[in-house]
Amino acid sequence: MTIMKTLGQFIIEKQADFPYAKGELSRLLRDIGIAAKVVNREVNKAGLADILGESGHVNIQGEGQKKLDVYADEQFMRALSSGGECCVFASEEQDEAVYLNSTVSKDAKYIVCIDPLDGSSNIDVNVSVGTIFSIYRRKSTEGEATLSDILQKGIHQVAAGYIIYGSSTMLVYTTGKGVNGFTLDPSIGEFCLSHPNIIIPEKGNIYSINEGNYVKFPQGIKDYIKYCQIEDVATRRPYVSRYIGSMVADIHRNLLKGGIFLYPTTSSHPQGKLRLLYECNPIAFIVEQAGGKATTGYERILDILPRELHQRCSAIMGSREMVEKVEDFLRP
Ligand code: AHM
Ligand code: MG
Repeated sequence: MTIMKTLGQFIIEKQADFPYAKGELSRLLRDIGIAAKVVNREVNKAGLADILGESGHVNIQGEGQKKLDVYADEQFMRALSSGGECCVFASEEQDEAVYLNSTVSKDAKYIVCIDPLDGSSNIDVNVSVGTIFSIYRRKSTEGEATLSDILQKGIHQVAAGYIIYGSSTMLVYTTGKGVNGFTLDPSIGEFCLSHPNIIIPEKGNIYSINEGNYVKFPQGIKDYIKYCQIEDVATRRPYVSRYIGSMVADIHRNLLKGGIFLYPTTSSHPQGKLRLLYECNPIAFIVEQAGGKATTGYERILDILPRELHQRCSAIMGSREMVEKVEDFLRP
């Protein structure tokens, strides 16, 4: 008989890796897992319930919010504020960070940056979407947490993860000691360890990029795309092009199969389109922990000191050899 390990059991077991841990991070991860199940329930019946479509609001980046974006944001914020381990909740869907000042949260140690529902243009058409989260320890030791507690380099993340609402729902996370993946078993309502110690292949043959932006890319990226398309048996080229438009889904596939995901700078998004704090940093942490590489093309994503909450960033992440090849193409 195979013994299933649930996310809850795994988190408690792993707490022993941190001898001085008091269980706060474990409880925080548990709270995220609970909210993920609630969001999963709603995403799964999205075609039935009156939850598809626009909410009628626009977020700070000027993007229309879907009803499910707003719903997911509320669920994660609710779970984290009542859990009591999170003092600041910074979300793609909210203009400002929310400082959780209730009696249970005000002395909490952790800051959560989150994209509650990534890939939301795919919600209405039944294509995989995801949640991305990043956890930092608060730096300041007294008074209320401040923006500078949030604006930390990605290397200081204590944990990061994503949930993919796909053909099955999975939660993948790292606390800096490798990457583990859990699949939701709907019959028991538990995430169960299904992908222990995920390692991304050193090289792959999948490239994921929105090629519709081709004319707007830097020359080095255009040259790399052509390189991917040239026939060469030794390097398994031409590579396979796969782009879902939900970063979580594209990254998840490439993590398991080997490949590269690129959202570079473009002439219309000179800083890149994806957000540093709750999209690029957490995914970069996971990719590095799985043995891959994550850069802007010019520098390691995790080394960037953020200046603002919704800062954008270019992202080139995945199998190490493939990312290094892109860096070669971008070198002047
Ligand atoms: P979102 O957070 O508004 O959903 O945007 C992020 C998404 C990523 O998941 C995806 O990789 C990218 O935006 C797709 O953008 P584009 O349609 O420009 O290719
Ligand atoms: Mg997003």
